[in-house]
Amino acid sequence: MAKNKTEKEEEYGAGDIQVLKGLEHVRKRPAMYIGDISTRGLHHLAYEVIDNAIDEALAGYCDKITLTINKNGSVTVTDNGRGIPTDIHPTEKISALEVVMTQLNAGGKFNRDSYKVSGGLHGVGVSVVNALSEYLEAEIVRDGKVYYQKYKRGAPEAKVKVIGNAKKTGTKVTFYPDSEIFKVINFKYETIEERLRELAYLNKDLSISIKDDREKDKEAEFHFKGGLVDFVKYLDESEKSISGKPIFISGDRENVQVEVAFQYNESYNDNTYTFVNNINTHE
Ligand code: 28F
Repeated sequence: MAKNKTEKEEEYGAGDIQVLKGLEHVRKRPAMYIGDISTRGLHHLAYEVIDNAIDEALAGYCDKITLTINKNGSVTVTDNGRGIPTDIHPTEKISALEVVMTQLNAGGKFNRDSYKVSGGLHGVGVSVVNALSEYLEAEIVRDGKVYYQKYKRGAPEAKVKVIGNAKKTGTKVTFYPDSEIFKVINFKYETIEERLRELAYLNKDLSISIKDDREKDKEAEFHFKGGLVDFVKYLDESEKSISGKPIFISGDRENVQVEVAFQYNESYNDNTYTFVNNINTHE
């Protein structure tokens, strides 16, 4: 005897079930997606959103990223890129924004050539941040309009709606980590500031700012036109260079770009930092 479909089931298509399953799995096994649910995993939520903005800069469309730790402990990241597409997805019949925000690995990173130069949580995508947030709000400025959608633990509260008009373009994501997942949900300003400073050195055409609205006078703006040369000067600022200004070498082989900067100082210890696609390859 076929079970009568309730009204609710009528609304859910196969796609929705798969989306709910995906986000459910993220909430059941968060450590599989963000490493752990300690304060390190918490900060990974911010890094994933930041890395999506960095991707947009690497694609050549964004040159300003801001991060605010809001009074209530949520985090807002903005970029002045093209804005996540909001058109209705041909097969999913929902806004591309909702696809990006609710479907695992739908962030396009996997089918964009920018993946070869972008890092992050190996691109698990912002849908993981969404699933692990009590709420997440996306505000997209694109095509002269401001689009908005809010999610609760990854599930959209309503369809994408237009809430205003604007000339610029860009993406703004605000998320509030879920205390059902994380024991500690307060972000450490210094931890995020250090990563943003590093990203600004590694991406010399980018301006990155951070502001902590929970405390006074906690803000910084980073823009290092000298890139790695400025990074070496900063890392070695307590030593006296014996090689004049840092030596800089750059080149590319088979479409892989490499940059090296170094200097010698009077001390006996050496510090070597290596990065691949903005990821600090500690080994
Ligand atoms: C605050 C965090 O997440 N910025 C982003 C874009 C721009 C595009 C994009 C993102 C889905 C499948 C392509 C726009 N126009 N900041 C961000 N900015 N994602 S995330 O595309 C994702 C699509 O593949 C974008 C044209 N192409 C790409």
